[in-house]
Amino acid sequence: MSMLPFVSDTFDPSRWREIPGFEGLKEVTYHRGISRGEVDGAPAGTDLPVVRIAIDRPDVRNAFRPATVDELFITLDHARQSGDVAAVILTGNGPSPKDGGYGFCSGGDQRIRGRDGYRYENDNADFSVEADLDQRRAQIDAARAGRLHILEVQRLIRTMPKVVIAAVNGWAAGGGHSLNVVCDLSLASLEHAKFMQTDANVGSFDAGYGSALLARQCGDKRAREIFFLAREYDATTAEKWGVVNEAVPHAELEERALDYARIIATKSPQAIRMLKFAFNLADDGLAGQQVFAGEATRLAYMTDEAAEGRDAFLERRQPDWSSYPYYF
Ligand code: S0N
Repeated sequence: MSMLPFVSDTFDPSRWREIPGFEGLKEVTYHRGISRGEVDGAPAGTDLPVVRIAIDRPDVRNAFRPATVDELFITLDHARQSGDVAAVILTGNGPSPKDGGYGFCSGGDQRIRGRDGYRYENDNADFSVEADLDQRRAQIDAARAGRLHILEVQRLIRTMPKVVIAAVNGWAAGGGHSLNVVCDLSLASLEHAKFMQTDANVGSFDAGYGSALLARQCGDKRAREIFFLAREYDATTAEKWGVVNEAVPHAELEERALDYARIIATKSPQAIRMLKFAFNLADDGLAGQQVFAGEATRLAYMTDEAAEGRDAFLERRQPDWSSYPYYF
């Protein structure tokens, strides 16, 4: 049984192992689920088809800065490419050792917001709003600066062929509120999850998934209320409004997320992928159609009919479609 350092009071170290190659992460933690035996339907100590990705900046309620977004992207993309991972649990570590507060994610780190985006800083550098912006600007690789690349993370969550489950352990505010919106399923801590869409308080606005998809989830008037009034609401209300699937006791949050992941892993991977992309299709327009169509094409390539088209080309002959009917 592995014994890992404390990262969160919702994290059971006996349920997870580290993932080789990711020891150098600084802003995010990344773990692979391991089975406790019969209850998980797999021999004790073997891998479960689920990973846990957590923002690890509890002192700022898990606000993200560019380096955090990079690490979120890298770990999500690794999960995307792992053939034995059915589901991802996305959460925030904590509580904060500084003041005991809980954060799922409080959005973009406002201390480093510039006129054209969020700025890269030296890793874990100690900085303050008062620091000389021009001096900091000089240290930044221009090619990496000014990117609103949390949107790339949103798109990856949306388009990856796995189910992403938000385990909202504390504040989901601003861009953190939007991260919850874009996840496929959500659980929220009854004691510590709090929601507030603060974008308009600080002059930012998620005019993409964070607002439009929210309106699909909870209704147009409610979504406008959430953004325009920026009032705090709790896990029970979030469940009532359809912003989360289930509000659960804090101590059970991650085990419940693991339950969801285990159930998903009993289903047909192909069916889950097609369903996820079907749910996305209408709202994602042609980009959604493209993702869905990519899966359809992949399936088509598995048929004899598609193989006949390929073989005919390679053999320099006319394809023979006579075995393939125009109806089923
Ligand atoms: C989350 C809140 C409500 C928690 O309140 P609480 O529990 O009273 O704690 P605090 O004392 O306020 O906070 C504890 C410490 O954490 C720091 N902190 C919290 N949030 C942030 C943050 N976002 N940035 C920097 N620091 C943060 C506090 O300052 C405090 O530090 P100390 O102990 O040193 O005083 C409350 O904290 C709150 O309201 N936070 C701000 C929420 C917010 O407005 N977030 C930004 C909203 N905008 C975005 O997220 C950008 C949107 C976005 O991502 C996006 C969307 C579309 C296109 C592009 C983007 C993009 O910008 O990339």
